[in-house]
Amino acid sequence: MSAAQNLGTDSVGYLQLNNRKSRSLNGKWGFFADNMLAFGLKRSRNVFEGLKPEEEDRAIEYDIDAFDPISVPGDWNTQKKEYLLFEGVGWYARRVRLSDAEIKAIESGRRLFLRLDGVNYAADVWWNGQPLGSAELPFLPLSFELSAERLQSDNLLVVRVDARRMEHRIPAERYDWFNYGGLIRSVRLISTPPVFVSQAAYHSTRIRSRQGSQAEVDGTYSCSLNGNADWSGCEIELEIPSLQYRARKPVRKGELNFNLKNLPVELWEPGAPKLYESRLCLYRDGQPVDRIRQEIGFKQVECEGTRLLVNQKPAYLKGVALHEERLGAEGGKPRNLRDVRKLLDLAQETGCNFMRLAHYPYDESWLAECDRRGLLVWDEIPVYWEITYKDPRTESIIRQSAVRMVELSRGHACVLCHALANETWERPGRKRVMGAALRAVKRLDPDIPVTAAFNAPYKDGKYDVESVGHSIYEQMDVIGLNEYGGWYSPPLKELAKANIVVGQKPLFVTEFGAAGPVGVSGPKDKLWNLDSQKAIYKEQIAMFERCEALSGWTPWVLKDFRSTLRANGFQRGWNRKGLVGPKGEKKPVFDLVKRAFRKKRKGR
Ligand code: GCB
Repeated sequence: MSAAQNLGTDSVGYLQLNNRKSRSLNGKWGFFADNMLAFGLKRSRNVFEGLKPEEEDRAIEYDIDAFDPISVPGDWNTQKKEYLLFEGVGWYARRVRLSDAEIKAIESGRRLFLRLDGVNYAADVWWNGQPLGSAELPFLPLSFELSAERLQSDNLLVVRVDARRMEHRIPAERYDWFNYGGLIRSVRLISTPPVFVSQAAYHSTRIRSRQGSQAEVDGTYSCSLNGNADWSGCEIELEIPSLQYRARKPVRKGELNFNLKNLPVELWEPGAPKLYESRLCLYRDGQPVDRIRQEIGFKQVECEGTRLLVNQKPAYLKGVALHEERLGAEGGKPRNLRDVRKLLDLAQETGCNFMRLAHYPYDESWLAECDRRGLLVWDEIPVYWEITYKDPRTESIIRQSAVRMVELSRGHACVLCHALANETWERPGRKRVMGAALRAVKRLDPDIPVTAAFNAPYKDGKYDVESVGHSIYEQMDVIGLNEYGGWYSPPLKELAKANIVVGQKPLFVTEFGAAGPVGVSGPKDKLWNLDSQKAIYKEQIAMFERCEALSGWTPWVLKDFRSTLRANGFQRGWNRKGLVGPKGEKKPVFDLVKRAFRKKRKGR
């Protein structure tokens, strides 16, 4: 493996966490910013070997023990002033001690995996100087297996993180956010039995009958195993104790489904999220060898004409969209669950029932929180603006990102739809590449609608996505509309006459908004102040109310977020369209949205 090449994926595939015990490798690591891409190419700079300059007879031009201390998880940009705009390659190193008992367990058959919960964009990994693997699946979990012969009591783990913007990547070279680099999520070691349940997901609820929140449902539990290909003597048992459900099946291939029939359940509803504990146990020759636990919920999503139905009732989405960026003057990626919860608390204070987790996959803790809070979720891969579909690398990253994102989210009750793109442009290959990603997603999660956010130019008094002729419009089950009436076009004074055309499919507004820098007031007919931001919101909300067939709306965006594209004196490197400022300072639009969300709508 050359250090400069990091396409490919982890050979292990998606390794689900569940309740498995893992050993955290979070904390302080050593970090080195390689802006010349000169390290890892020859002995004097082979960082991954971890040589000591004072012990070698030839000059060694690095010393991992003298690297800068940096926290993992966490982007590098907000940890030290000089890294703020660094978009290059960063080397992370740490030593990992393994006890004799840990090593013995692996020698006698247990297995050990290194899991990086999320890296931006790509990672090359070395263990004790030898390559362990490489992958480019930005924001998604990557796992690598460590065999017994690689283990010592003192080990060196080195990860080269490549955060460079490139034309073939997703997102590509330009986008409106700050694409924090580094080991942005947790790193851990997971030990498993020789054969184990690597993935299990309950999905595809079909309601047979319902009375209030009680229903009789069918559904599917999909399981995948990891281990040698000899499944003889293997069985899986699925149990949902509070439903007195128990079933056992022999394992014939590495995958199997439980088809649940006529289960009497309480539904998972937005705002009333009933969750059940499920247990899976893998048996070999009658002996239990692996057990996992999950929290599942029963919820059905359907599209019926222009209506989006959740549990057979038309849904009206009162949404909040955001970036995965923590509150505070510096921004940065969330470093812990507290950071995530603070953002969700703020969103929920508006009374929303839906979260658009834009524009890339979020850490799984967001999904678990939304399951428990009863918030519907839109997840999204970073297929954004300009994408070069004709590059085979891009095609593969898109398809594999879509698959991994859905593997991560499909078992979560909160998931409403999977988004495969945001405001992408018509370019050669768009329909073919997105079609392949979509089919892969449908194979994994056939009953959850697939969607994309589209922009439609304001024309003849309306926003009409269908008439634009986007080649991927037909492929989508649900349509997201991004429109910026009052901000980009048309100007505020024309908005009172503007309308949204819903077309043949369920459609909701996935973005609208205006900048309102904290502390700046001004005239309503001039932009860049809190008063005009509010005036634009009022007109926008009036437009949504005129549109009876609309399935909801989502302000862009919960919180002001860092973006180098935003460079005027009001912005200073931040997109200021938040309902709150960087530190959570509420703007007048926050209460306006809260009041609008409280309004009852006919039939929904
Ligand atoms: C959009 C993009 C979003 C931007 C937003 C804006 O349409 O989807 O990522 O941040 O516009 O503020 O212009």
